[in-house]
Amino acid sequence: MKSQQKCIVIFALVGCCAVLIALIFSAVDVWGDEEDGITEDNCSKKCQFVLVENIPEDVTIPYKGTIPLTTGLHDLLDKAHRLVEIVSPFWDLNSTKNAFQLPQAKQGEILFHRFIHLRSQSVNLRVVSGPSDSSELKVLMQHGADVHYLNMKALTKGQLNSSFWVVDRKHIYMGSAGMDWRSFSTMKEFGIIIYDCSCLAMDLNKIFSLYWQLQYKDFVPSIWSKKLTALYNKDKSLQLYLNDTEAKAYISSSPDVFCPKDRMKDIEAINRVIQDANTFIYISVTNYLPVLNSGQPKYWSRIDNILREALILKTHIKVRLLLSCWEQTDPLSFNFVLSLKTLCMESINCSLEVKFFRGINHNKYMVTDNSVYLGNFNWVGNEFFFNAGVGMVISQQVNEKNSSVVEKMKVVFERDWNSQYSKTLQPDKIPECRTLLQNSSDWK
Ligand SMILES: *[C@@H]1O[C@H](CO)[C@@H](O)[C@H](O)[C@H]1NC(C)=O
Ligand SMILES: *[C@@H]1O[C@H](CO)[C@@H](O)[C@H](O)[C@H]1NC(C)=O
Ligand SMILES: *[C@@H]1O[C@H](CO)[C@@H](O)[C@H](O)[C@H]1NC(C)=O
Ligand SMILES: *[C@@H]1O[C@H](CO)[C@@H](O)[C@H](O)[C@H]1NC(C)=O
Ligand SMILES: *[C@@H]1O[C@H](CO)[C@@H](O)[C@H](O)[C@H]1NC(C)=O
Ligand SMILES: *[C@@H]1O[C@H](CO)[C@@H](O)[C@H](O)[C@H]1NC(C)=O
Ligand SMILES: CC(=O)N[C@H]1CO[C@H](CO)[C@@H](O)[C@@H]1O
Repeated sequence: MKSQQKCIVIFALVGCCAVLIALIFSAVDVWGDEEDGITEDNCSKKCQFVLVENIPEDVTIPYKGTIPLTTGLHDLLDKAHRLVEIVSPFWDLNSTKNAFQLPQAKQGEILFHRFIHLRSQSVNLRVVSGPSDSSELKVLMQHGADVHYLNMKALTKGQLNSSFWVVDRKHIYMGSAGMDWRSFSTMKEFGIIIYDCSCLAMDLNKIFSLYWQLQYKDFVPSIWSKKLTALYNKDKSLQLYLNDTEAKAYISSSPDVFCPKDRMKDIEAINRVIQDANTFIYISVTNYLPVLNSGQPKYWSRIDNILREALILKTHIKVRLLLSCWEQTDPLSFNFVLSLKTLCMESINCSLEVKFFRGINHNKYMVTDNSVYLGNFNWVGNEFFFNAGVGMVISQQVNEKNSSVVEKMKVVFERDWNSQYSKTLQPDKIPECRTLLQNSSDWK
C-alpha cells in the first residue's frame, strides 16, 4: 500500500516536471530554427546600399541618387539562393484590372509571379502579414510559401504596419512600400536596400522571428525568448561600412510590448536622432498628428515634446517638416504645426519651416546633419502606440564625396522640398486638402 502511494506520488511528480519543462521550452525557445553558422563574431559588416524610390508616373520629379523600387526588389530576388522573408501589412499585388490606365500597375503582378516561382528555384518564401483574408497569400501558400498571420487587433488593438525583407539572412530591404501594387505605381515611396550585411540582417531577422512566433496568439508573452534579444541599439550600435564609408546602425521596433531585451523603441530612436542633431532636422512623413484616437481622444505628447525641446533648446537648429496634403489629412494637423511654428518666433534662435506635398507622399524618414531614421510610421500617436513597425537608424560623418546615406537622403529631401509639389503653409489659412486636390489652381 505504502509503496503504491509512493509510486503515484513519483508519477505525479515526473508528470509535473514534464509539463513544466514543456512550458519553459515553449516560452523561452519557440524558435528552434536551423542555424546559419554565422554568429555575431563573424557576420559581415562590409555592406553596400542603394536608396530606392517609387515616383508615380504623373509626378515629374527625377530620381536623384536613387533607383526605382521595383528594380531594387527584383535585384534582391535575383540574389536570393535559399530564403526570402517578407513582412508586409497586407498583400494586393495582382491587380491587372488597373493595368490599362496605369502601365506601372503591372509591376505588382510581375513581382507576384516571381514570388510564385521562388519554390521552383529552391528558394523558400516566408511571409508575415496582417489580416488573413488575402487570396494572394493563399495562392502563394499553394506554391509552397509559409505564411504566418499576426492578429494585431487581439495583440495590441493595432495593425501591422511593418514592411521589410530579409534575403538569405544577409540582404535587407526596409521602407515605406508594402506588397501593394499602388506602391509600385501611384504612391510615392522611399526605402533602402542593404547588401551583404549579415550582422544587420541577423538583428532584423530577430524581429521577423518575434512576429513569426506570434501566429495564433492573442496575447503578448510577458517573457521573450533570449534569441530575440536585440544585438544592437543606441548604446551598442553596429559599426559597419556602407559602400566604404564608415557608419553606425541599429534597428528599432514598436509598439513597446514588442521590444524584447535591448531592443530600442522607435520613439527612443527618434529622440536620440533629434538629440544628436547639430544644425538641421528634415522630416518627411505623410501625417503629423500627436493625438491618440481610441475612444476618448487624447493628446499624445511624446514626439511633439521632443520637437519642441529641440526647437527651443538647440540654438540655431533648422527644422523642416514635409507633410502631405491629401484627402485624409486631419485638419488638426495644421493646428499642431502652427503651434510648433509659433515657438520659433524671432526672439528664439530656431527656424521651423513646414511645407505640404500635394497628394500622398508616403515617405517616412528623418534626416539630420549626421543621422537618418527610416521608419514604417507616420508621426501619428495611434501608429506608435498600437501598431507594429520597425525603424533603422544610420549615423555617419558627412564626407567630401557626398557618398554617405545621410548625404544622399538629404539630397532626396531637398529635391522634394524644392519641387513644384511642395508648398508653404499660409499663416492664417488652413487649407482644405480635399478640395485643393481637385483644384490645383488653388495650390499657390
Ligand atoms: C562563424 O563562426 C561559427 C562558430 O564559430 C562557425 O561555425 C561558422 O562556420 C563561421 N562562419 C563563417 C562564415 O566563418
Ligand atoms: C554602392 O556600391 C554598389 C556596388 O558597388 C553600387 O552598385 C551602388 O550603386 C553603390 N551605392 C551608392 C548609393 O552609390
Ligand atoms: C491575377 O489577377 C487576374 C485578373 O484579375 C486573375 O485572372 C488571376 O487568376 C490572378 N492570379 C492569381 C495567381 O491570383
Ligand atoms: C540668439 O543668437 C544670438 C547670436 O548668436 C545671441 O546673441 C542671442 O542671445 C540668442 N538668443 C537666444 C534667445 O538664445
Ligand atoms: C557635396 O555637396 C555639397 C553641398 O551639398 C556641394 O557643394 C559639393 O559640391 C558636393 N561635392 C561633391 C563631390 O559632389
Ligand atoms: C478652381 O479654382 C478656380 C479659380 O480659383 C475657380 O474658378 C474654379 O471654380 C475652381 N473649381 C472647382 C472645381 O472648385
Ligand atoms: C502601410 C499601412 O498598412 N499603413 C497603415 C498603418 O496603420 C494605420 C492605422 O493606424 C493605417 O491607416 C495605415 O494604412
